[in-house]
Parts: sequence; structure tokens; C-alpha cells
Amino acid sequence: MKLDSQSRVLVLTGAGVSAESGVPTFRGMNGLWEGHRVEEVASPEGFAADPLLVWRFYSLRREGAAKVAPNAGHVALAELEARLGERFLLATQNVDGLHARAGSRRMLAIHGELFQSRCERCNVPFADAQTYFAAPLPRCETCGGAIRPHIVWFGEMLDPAHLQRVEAFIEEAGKRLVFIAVGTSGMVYPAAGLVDAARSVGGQTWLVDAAPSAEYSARFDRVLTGKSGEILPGLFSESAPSP
Ligand code: BV8
Ligand code: ZN
Repeated sequence: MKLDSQSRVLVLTGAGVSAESGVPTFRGMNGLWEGHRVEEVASPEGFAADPLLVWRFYSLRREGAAKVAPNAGHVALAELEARLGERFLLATQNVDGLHARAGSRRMLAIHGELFQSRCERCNVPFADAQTYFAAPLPRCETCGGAIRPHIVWFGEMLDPAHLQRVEAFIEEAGKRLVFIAVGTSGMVYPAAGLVDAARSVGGQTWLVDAAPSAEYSARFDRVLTGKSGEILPGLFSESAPSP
């Protein structure tokens, strides 16, 4: 991939970038968890209906994510950020915290953070690695409200500040934009619409995925099929010829 001194790189990552770290992907779970549809468990309706079931889902994921480490794909993205500085921005759909652990700083966790919780009334997120597998479930000391994972659930709005930062980056970059989606099936909106926004300003669009879907692939200029942990490290080194 040829990047020059004008290139502005926006990266969108999904569950596939953490797969080589041992974190299960959503498609890998066929959208199910212990027989429940993820969309039901990861939703405000699901939390209202059965908060213990939802806390068990996120507690298992906290336990899992605490045992894994960033892989070469996460590291390659942190290194690219170090090279490009403000000409780089990462929007991740992942909540596992692995990008931050690999050193990414110019990173927006657009679907929330697994290791943060918040009172559903006070809405102030705080670091929380606790697991909750049985009642009593955590309640806010200030107002007594229910504590929930600081996650953007299906049917919930993404943080407008995140969306504004991504849109501003795309607008400002224009034709100098290189948009790279890594390890995402492109099924969940509004993240899945970013490639269209990138194309609308004349940016270059690349997809890196182990098993890209035909529908999502069709919206990219270039599709590199393979594991992100194997492709990313060599993709950005200036000397490497475009594969
Ligand atoms: C919104 C946090 C509306 C949860 C997530 C009906 C009701 C309500 C909403 C909707 C509806 N119908 C449609 C919607 C909109 C909905 C949506 O898009 N649904 C989809 C299912 C159709 N979107 C929303 O609800 C969003 N909010 O629309 O608000 C609104 C509007 C106005 C006012 C009020 C409300 C919120 C979406 C965020 C949901 N939260 N995450 C949690 O993590 O627990 S989404 C969650 O699933 C992930 O964050 C991620 O985004 C998504 C899974 O996608 P991927 O990351 O792509 O993972 P996947 O497994 O699918 O793919 C992995 C890829 O990696 C594969 O391609 C695979 O080939 C590849 N791969 C595997 N290994 C490797 C690899 N690639 C490279 N290397 C490897 N080694
Ligand atoms: Zn509260």
C-alpha cells in the first residue's frame, strides 16, 4: 500500500482483528451465545428483561478478554499511528481493549468498552473489570440506579462525538483519504456505512479480511484476503510493493 506524506489513513476494525488473540468473533458464534441471539442479549430490552443474563454474557467476555493479548495486527496499527500522527485515526467496533493495550491512542471505541460500566441514570462511565454472575447486581451508590456495561447495544445510538470526529476526518482528508476496514463483516450500521462515506469524498478503500463477504467486498477498491495479523505488518512498510 503506497502511503505518501499527504495520505490520511482511517482504519475501521471489527472482531476479526482480535481473532488471532483468541477472542471469538460474532460470526464465529453464528450470532448466538448460549442459545441466545446476541442482538437480544446486547440490547437495552435484553438488559431490562434479564439483567443477570446480560451481566453473565459480559462477565464471561471480561474473563476472556483479561486472558488474551494484542496480536501483530494490533501492533502494526499502533506503529502506523506512531508514524502518521494526526494523519491517522482508528475507529474500532471491538470492546476488548486490545488496541489500547497495543499502544493505539488516536482510537475511538465506537461500540463502547468492555472494561467500563456506568449507572444507567447517571450515565458516567467508570473503569470496571468486575464480573457479576449472581445477584445482587451492582447498583449506583449515588442514585440507586442499575449499573450496566458501558457498551453501545443494538438499537442504541453511538456517541455523536465519535461519529463527528470520524466524519470530520473523512471530510478533511477528501481524496487523500485511505480507508481500511479490517476484520469486520460490515453487517452492523452505522459503522458499515463508513466505506460509502470514504468513497463519496474520493478516498481509496481497502478491505483486509480472512473471509470477506461478496456484498461488503463489492464496496472496496482493493480486497486483501487473509489474516490481519499476517497482512497488516507488511502492508504499511513504505518499501513493500503494493501486493
Ligand atoms: C443504531 C457492542 C439506531 C455489543 C455492537 C433493529 C432494531 C434495532 C436496530 C437495528 C435493527 N435493524 C438494524 C438495526 C441497526 C443495527 C444494525 O446495524 N443491526 C444489524 C445486525 C443489521 N445497528 C444498531 O443497532 C446500532 N445503533 O442503529 O441505533 C438508532 C438510531 C437513532 C436513534 C436511536 C437508535 C448500534 C450497533 C452497535 C451494536 N453493538 N457491539 C458487544 O460487543 O457486545 S455490534 C457488534 O457486532 C460488534 O461491535 C460489531 O460491530 C458487530 C459484529 O461485527 P464484526 O465486528 O464485523 O464481527 P463479525 O464476527 O461479524 O465479523 C468478523 C469478521 O472478521 C468476518 O468478516 C471474518 O471473516 C473476519 N475474520 C475472522 N478472523 C479473521 C478475520 N479477518 C482477518 N483476520 C482474521 N484472523
Ligand atoms: Zn446513578
